[in-house]
Amino acid sequence: MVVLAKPPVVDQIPLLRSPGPRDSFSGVPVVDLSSHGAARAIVDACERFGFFKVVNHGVAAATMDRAESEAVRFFAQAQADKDRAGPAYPFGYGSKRIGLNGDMGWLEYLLLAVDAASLSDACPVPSSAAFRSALNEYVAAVRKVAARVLEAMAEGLGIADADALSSMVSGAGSDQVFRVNHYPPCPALQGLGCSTTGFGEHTDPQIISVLRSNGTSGLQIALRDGAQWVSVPSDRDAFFVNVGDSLQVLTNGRFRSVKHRVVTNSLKSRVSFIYFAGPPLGQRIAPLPQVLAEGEESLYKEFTWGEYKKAAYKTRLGDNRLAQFEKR
Ligand code: GA4
Repeated sequence: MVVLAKPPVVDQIPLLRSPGPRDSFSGVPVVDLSSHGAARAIVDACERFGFFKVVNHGVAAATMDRAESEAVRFFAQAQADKDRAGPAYPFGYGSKRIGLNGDMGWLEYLLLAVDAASLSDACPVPSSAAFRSALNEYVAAVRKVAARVLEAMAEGLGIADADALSSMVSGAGSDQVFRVNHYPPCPALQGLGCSTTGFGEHTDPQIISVLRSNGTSGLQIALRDGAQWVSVPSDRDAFFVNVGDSLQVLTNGRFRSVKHRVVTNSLKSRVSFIYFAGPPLGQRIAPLPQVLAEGEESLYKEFTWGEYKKAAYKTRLGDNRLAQFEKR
């Protein structure tokens, strides 16, 4: 028997099989946000995968490029300088530790609060004026994309009130979080057929998450049964949208929150921006009456977003967070 000792740098981080060309998924639904068919395409994608790619979103490439180059500059700083922007909780710089319950990944990141349309003034991180202004421009643009996606989704679901979903995430008091992730390459495992986990498998608790990354692959999604992991080809010009747990409940399980994870690349850095669109803490999360068929009952116990968020932070990344809210 051959026992492979893990290199010490990746000691506490789980290993994953390195993705190969055959894992690349060509079936990611593509939604053209400028087209008439967007509403129907979004609903179809949410039902089938809980995941889709958005093109023709109208956000200038320069907005994304500027945010990306400022992020690269931030993460290139000396470790001691980055550590001064920590800790990650409630908001700030973090490295390797994810959440509060022992999850670890091969990444460093910034977790940032968003107030209305820009980074919260209450959080001084990041301190660079150029980085803040680049992120503010990006955040203002991405939250508009999120609102347009949710408006089209409401239309596709046949909800007469076009703002029924979008107002939950763009109204006063909505709970918006912004995350900048940097996955440095992990050459230590090159040639061994395995890679480190960048961000372990999980679903997002919010309504939707909108992601944009540089051209380095690494994101994987679980297909419906959860048994197969496929790699999402990167596209730096597009946004990728995840259905979150709260949207699963709002649609009474018609849309499923998508399990996803990030596998570290052995050669290239991955930089991603994720905007997590959540409602105000007091928002009741229950199936929208318009999506329930006659006589259909909610599959979930009643809860507010604040209650769900609090419960989520007590879980490990890979836990099924919704299970405790399911009616049996
Ligand atoms: C997943 C989605 C967002 O990245 C996040 C994550 C949060 C964290 O990194 O602190 C959580 C995770 C996320 C879900 C369960 C809890 C909380 C880590 C974790 C173990 C910022 C979020 O809102 O939930």
